[in-house]
Amino acid sequence: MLHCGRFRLSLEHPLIMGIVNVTPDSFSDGGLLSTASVAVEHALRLVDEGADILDIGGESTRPGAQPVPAGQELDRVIPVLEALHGLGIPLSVDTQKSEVMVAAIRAGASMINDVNALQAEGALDAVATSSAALCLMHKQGEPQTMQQEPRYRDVVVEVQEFLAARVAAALAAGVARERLLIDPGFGFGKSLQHNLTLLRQLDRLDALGVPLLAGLSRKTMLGAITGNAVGERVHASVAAAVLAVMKGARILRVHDVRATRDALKVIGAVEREYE
Ligand code: HH2
Repeated sequence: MLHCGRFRLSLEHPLIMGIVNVTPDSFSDGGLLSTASVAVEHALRLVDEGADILDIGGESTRPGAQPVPAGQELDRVIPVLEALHGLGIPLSVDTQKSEVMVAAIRAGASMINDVNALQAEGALDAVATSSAALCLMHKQGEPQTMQQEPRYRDVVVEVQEFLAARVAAALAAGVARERLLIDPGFGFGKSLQHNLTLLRQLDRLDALGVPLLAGLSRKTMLGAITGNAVGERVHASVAAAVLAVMKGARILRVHDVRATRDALKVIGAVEREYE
């Protein structure tokens, strides 16, 4: 059970987190979702397609992306949160800034998804006393430069050590373990080989005893493998999502909810057959 604000989410079967970008520069929608009303419409479509959670983001973290001031991020995210609050499913906010976290939780967010794993000054304290679920993600470097020359001794061990330290920091700050998720951060300061190694050995992160979230949807690594542009990566994304689930992922952060939902139904049907 994941404790996620006023929600309790069973992770017995994998869940789908649908991505709602409220950013004009996000790599995957080319700015189409830049206004709140379009973002809300998109969110409603994702729920209709079977999203269990929505992840709302007002700052792109794509390789090379520039940071956005907190005020601008709030202007993008808060109206969308307020519009979706009554939906009855958990709303996550993808942010690295403590002031955005606090305002988002006040506006009804049940989860904070931080690609910086709550390392920003004051971030952990800002969320510790809330009831929001917290996703702690690994990245190496900063979005502007992280893909230039990522290096690891052993990518799985280093990601595991980092996430273990962030889980320990959250627990020490008084966060209940039931509120935590971890994420290896595919594409965040990782070469294709690093990403493939992490996916191949994803089950080793299970040792941390915290449920795993995986974000592979439409990522550059899938473009490198298939040669497909970002809008043509649905099939590759679904394949990656299935592999992630078979290696232990409990929540999938995806753009293509309907396709992922179909794939999960097939996995579920096969697994039930063996129960
Ligand atoms: N990837 C992106 C953003 N947030 N959060 C988690 N927990 N895991 C991820 O893998 C992850 C994430 C990629 O962000 P961006 O480049 O802005 O694209 P999009 O939001 O369309 O996925």
